[in-house]
Amino acid sequence: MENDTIAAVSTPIGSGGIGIIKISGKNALSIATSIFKRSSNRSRNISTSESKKRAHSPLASEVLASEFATGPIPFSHSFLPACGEELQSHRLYHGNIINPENEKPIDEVLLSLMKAPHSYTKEDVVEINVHSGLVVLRTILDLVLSKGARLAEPGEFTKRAFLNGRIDLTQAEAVIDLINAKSGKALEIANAQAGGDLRVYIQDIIKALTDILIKIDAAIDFPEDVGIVDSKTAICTIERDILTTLKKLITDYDEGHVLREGLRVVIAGRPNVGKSSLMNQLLKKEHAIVTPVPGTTRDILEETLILSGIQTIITDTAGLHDSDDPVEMIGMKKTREKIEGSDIILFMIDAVTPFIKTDYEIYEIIKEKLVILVINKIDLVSDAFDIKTNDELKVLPVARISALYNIGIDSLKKTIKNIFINKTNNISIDIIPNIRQKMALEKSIDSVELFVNGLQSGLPFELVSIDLKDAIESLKEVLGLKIKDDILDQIFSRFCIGK
Ligand SMILES: Nc1nc2c(ncn2[C@@H]2O[C@H](COP(=O)(O)OP(=O)(O)OP(=O)(O)O)[C@@H](O)[C@H]2O)c(=O)[nH]1
Ligand SMILES: [Mg+2]
Repeated sequence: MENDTIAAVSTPIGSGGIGIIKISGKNALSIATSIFKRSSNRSRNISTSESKKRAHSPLASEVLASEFATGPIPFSHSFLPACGEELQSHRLYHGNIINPENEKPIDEVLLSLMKAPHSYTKEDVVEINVHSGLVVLRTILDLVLSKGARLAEPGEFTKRAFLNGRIDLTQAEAVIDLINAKSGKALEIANAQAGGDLRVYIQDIIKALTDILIKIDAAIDFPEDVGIVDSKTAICTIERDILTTLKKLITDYDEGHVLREGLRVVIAGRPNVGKSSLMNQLLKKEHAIVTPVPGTTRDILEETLILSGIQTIITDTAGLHDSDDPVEMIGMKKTREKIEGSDIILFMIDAVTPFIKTDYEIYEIIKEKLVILVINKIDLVSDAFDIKTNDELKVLPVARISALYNIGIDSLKKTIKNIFINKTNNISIDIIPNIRQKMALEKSIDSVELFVNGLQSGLPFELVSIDLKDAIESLKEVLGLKIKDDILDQIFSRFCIGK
């Protein structure tokens, strides 16, 4: 367990009904009780399970509202001194947060205590429900910090839940997915993962591989006992059960990742066709630099937006063409990498000078992908439907637009949406790994395959066992059992403060 006590506002900052300040760590209770004065009426204390029950009953809001509706009660008569020992775990306490300087109430609150280890972080956790206003939240949080808590880093509560063994890394990552879920299906996937579905798969595979490893180690230690390892059975188990499951998880990622990570849309085309102008139009702001000079965009520009209700990562790229300018060449290399990792390419051409040699060369690079042909600058031609293309390109969905004058953009968005719907309609997957998990799974598949090949070709057990150990290590990486601190920091930095 970490030693210090952390605190943060767990609800969005701003005006609202309720704001929650969360404190976790060994001093959570003493800090909270040093600024909290309980209401004298003990019957007001509500067990959290009871309050949940109430929350689902029609009378819930009335009951809770009435707690607040009693109005300020003179402090000297109506509040008992705080007394940590008296507060019981998993109960709600009604009272006031007191300004220690003048002993006046700052806000009327409900306080709950979750004693370690029965809390989100497995540490003592106190949650204070206050009235959500910027000043109230800031004042109470400052007070908590002044009593010895440290402001929590983004995701630090969940990181503690992971470090203290309450959840594994796949579940911690599911929490952020749950918060970010933009569709019912994404929510379903996040919930399955938060419940530990992926962990169960991986743990089963680790166990099966470890069973084989134990036998191999025994055969190394006792070479005279040749019958310990039945290579045929081991290979059969691995190929039938383990590799099939691991490969299915990779396929599930390929098919379903758009649901959890968003649709990756890349705008590609030769210089000056209007790629950055389209990016700005979709974002509704001047994000990318636009000039009449070809080669303006030299680096990748990426933004996340909700496009027709779909979470989308849109990428503006450097124009592709023949160039020996070293900066442009780096930009074009990055463009190619982005194209490789994309779900949809918006292949942009210029309505005034369509289908020159460079356009066809670009199409050769992207043609294995899902491509929408975007004919831009239609404001400069009399008939954009008159533009002739070759047979191969004729089959592509086409959007005729003017990025500069915002013509045809809605129809382009609809085309993207239709492709997304077609892509995701038939997905009936419950577990979709994320990119980090997928990469670790791929490493484990490589090691398992090396192990199988080694066994088949009769390599010594000492050698093949190395591959088997590597496979197990990669799978442990998925669960976060073997993971470097910087990767952990990277994962949790995606969270908001207070989670
Ligand atoms: N008339 C007209 N001009 C446009 C349109 N879209 C872009 N332009 C102009 O075309 C020029 C190039 O636009 P950009 O958006 O910078 O083109 P780009 O493809 O990003 O160019 P590079 O970054 O150099 O590859 C600018 O002068 C834009 O104002 C359009 O729909 N109609
Ligand atoms: Mg550009």
